[in-house]
Amino acid sequence: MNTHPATHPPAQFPADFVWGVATSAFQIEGASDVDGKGPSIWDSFCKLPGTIADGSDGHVACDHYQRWSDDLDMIASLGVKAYRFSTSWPRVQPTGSGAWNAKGLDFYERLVDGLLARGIAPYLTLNHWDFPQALQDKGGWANRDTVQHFVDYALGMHARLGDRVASITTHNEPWVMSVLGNETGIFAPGIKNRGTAAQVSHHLLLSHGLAMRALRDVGCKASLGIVLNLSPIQGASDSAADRAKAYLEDGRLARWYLDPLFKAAYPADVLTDLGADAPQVQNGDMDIIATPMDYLGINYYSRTVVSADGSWNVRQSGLELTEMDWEIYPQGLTELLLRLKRDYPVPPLFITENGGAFKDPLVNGQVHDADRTRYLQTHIESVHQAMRQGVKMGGYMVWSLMDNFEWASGYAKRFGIVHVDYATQARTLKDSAYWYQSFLSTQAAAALAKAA
Ligand code: IFM
Repeated sequence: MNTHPATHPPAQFPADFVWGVATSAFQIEGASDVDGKGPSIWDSFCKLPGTIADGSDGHVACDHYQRWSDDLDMIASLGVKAYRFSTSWPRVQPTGSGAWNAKGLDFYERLVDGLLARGIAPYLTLNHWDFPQALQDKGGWANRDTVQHFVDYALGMHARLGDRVASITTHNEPWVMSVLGNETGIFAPGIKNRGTAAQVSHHLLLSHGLAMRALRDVGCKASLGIVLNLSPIQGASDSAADRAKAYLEDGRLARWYLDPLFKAAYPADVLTDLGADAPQVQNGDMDIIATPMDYLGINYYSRTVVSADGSWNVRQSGLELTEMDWEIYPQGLTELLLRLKRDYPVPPLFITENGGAFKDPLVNGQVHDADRTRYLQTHIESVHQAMRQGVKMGGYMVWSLMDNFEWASGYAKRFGIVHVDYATQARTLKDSAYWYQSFLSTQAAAALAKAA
């Protein structure tokens, strides 16, 4: 039971606004080597010493592969309309091309049917980072052949689930896969090469465009798009040097993806900065990347402040920080949404991830995470503010349904609105989950009253 009285933002969202919760395969499923699943780059990366803060891996995670049915009941109890999840490519196609794994496909079929039976719309993401190791061994996303393998994977998933999912996202956060995976190397596959990272980003974008075209060619009814991690980037001061630094960083994080998707060109300043590391682009690639989307997904967590001399420290601003040391900056979400509307011909926008990691002690069967509730409340209010200023929004999904494997941070950082005891796999709704549940029922009741 939640002991805190719920306080709701005053905002009333449209009746068809899609409220949801989100997860990803590697972070919750476990069962990393059962029922014919092939290894992913994250399985391999976790085995390397020093890569994961607590030395953990995705072998068991939240054991969702076994507990999916109870987990779906839990999702339904929240009153959400949608569940955003990802399929694990190596679970359904163990080497990333060729033979399919029937047991893996069956799992996702049960999941999708289970969602529909509970009245929840399935929002499927094809690539949330757990890429087949067998393809990485052939050069991974830096190899242009991977693009066609991804299209085949997308078509295979569509053949099996396409008639029942509401939405298909091609890639989650290509910047993370490119830069953290292939430039800084702090994420799988752990490569440290700026040129490789740039080529990876180009192939991710190209495969996104080609997959959307191929899916539409076979009559896909689900809405199609991509999910970007975006953050307003500000200079630490008004100096020309800090402002120039912020502009370039925004180029690398945001314009590098938004310009090709909506203007069929990479930003000239970033190309100049990359120099010899710029990606190989073939004739026609940019038009394919700019294939119109049905929606754009945005994952928002915080703003980013940069200084030309690298002296900015996140503690300087005095803003509250989450356990990830990310500033809590809800107004940044409104700024970001308005900027997207101003600078690009965007389709309806979805907040596909938003949430925070906080210290969440479980005491007497309860987690009083007032900080997370406040975080969600203020960010939802920011979305509404953007809508009042004309931004077309389709929905909002909390990251995350439950505590899970937070990549290089292991299990130490908890993002869930549901607490997971990793020793017993017991799930406990945190106060923020009760708040979300109560907020959604208020929204639903108001929508009903309006329709009456
Ligand atoms: O957990 C991740 C998720 O997989 C992708 N977006 C950011 C989240 C929090 O770091």
